[in-house]
Amino acid sequence: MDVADLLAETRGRYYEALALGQPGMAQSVIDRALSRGASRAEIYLHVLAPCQARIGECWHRGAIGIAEEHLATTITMGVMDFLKRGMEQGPDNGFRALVTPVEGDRHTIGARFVADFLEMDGWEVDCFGNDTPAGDLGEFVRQRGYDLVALSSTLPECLPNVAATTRAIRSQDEPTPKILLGGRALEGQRLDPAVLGCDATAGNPLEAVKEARRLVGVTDGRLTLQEYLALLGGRVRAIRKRHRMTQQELGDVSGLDRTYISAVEQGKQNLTVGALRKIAHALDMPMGELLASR
Ligand code: B12
Repeated sequence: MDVADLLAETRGRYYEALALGQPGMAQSVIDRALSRGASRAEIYLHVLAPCQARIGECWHRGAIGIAEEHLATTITMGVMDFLKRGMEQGPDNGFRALVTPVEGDRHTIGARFVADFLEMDGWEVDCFGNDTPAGDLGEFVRQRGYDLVALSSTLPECLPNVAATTRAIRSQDEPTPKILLGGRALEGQRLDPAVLGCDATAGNPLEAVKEARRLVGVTDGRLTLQEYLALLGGRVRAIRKRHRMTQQELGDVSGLDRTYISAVEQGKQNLTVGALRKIAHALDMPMGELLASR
């Protein structure tokens, strides 16, 4: 059986398990698909997502009630936990992302899809299972120093909250993370991401990974010096923030000027080995890790 047929068959059986509200049956359908060669990513995109959408259509038509939808969604979330446990994480690319539903939106599965795909690509990811008020999210992002924030919006009426969230994230003096937007609310829309304060939009988790890489500058090939310094600078900034240090404090501990640290973090300083050693020491990490090109 080729993969397309296997996925079609799995979809049918998995939907049946959801409709019957049978977690054990759902799990064995997935186990069988895995053992017959379907990948975890294929199961996410070609089994779980369409079956959840089909559950939504049935609910919309009144063929099933809210309780049946809740049970189906709980089963799918359990299957996702299982798939995630066996997932192979890509080699650490040194970048950190936060993935979250936007304020007012209680649909969390799309955000989890994107988070899991980013993890498979080697990102360090935090993912919220609840929406967060824009102001709180902005403050949190500032403290944690992410490279990327991916926002998920299912309900079109929550799109104004995307703008409020990006304003809160960007109301900082320091460089802010790239912001990627996706979710069902964008379907059939030609939306200029900049209008909502985002850097890019994407349609599904695979595109999300591609766009996320482009936004922060992860490349598959060799980096130019400029790209490499930007990568290194972003990493120094992220680690400094993780240590909750200001640029001045990092300067003081490393014995370097604050303006030098600032230039390094902006990717504008072709730093010496001596300076790199001091920064690595001040951040309490091996030089090799700081220097990695991915
Ligand atoms: C489960 C569910 C719920 C659950 C959510 C539980 C949870 N923990 O997530 C609950 C019960 C809370 C819920 C509530 C409501 N829901 Co609801 N819900 C659904 C349902 C059935 C499944 C959602 C799902 O899991 N989809 C599977 C995921 C994988 O798909 P996805 O979210 O679209 O994500 C994909 C892409 O959009 C993309 N993506 C998603 N996020 C991101 C982010 C980035 C950065 C990128 C790049 C890509 C990306 O990648 C994913 C894979 O391709 C859908 C049906 C459907 N068609 O989706 C309805 C649906 C989304 N809900 C709907 C509605 C109307 C509601 C309510 C308003 C109902 C009500 N009257 O109360 C409330 C709103 C509550 C709120 N404030 O958010 C409508 C939305 C209609 C619309 N306006 O567009 C739908 C479409 C049902 C329908 N057919 O009418 N819901």
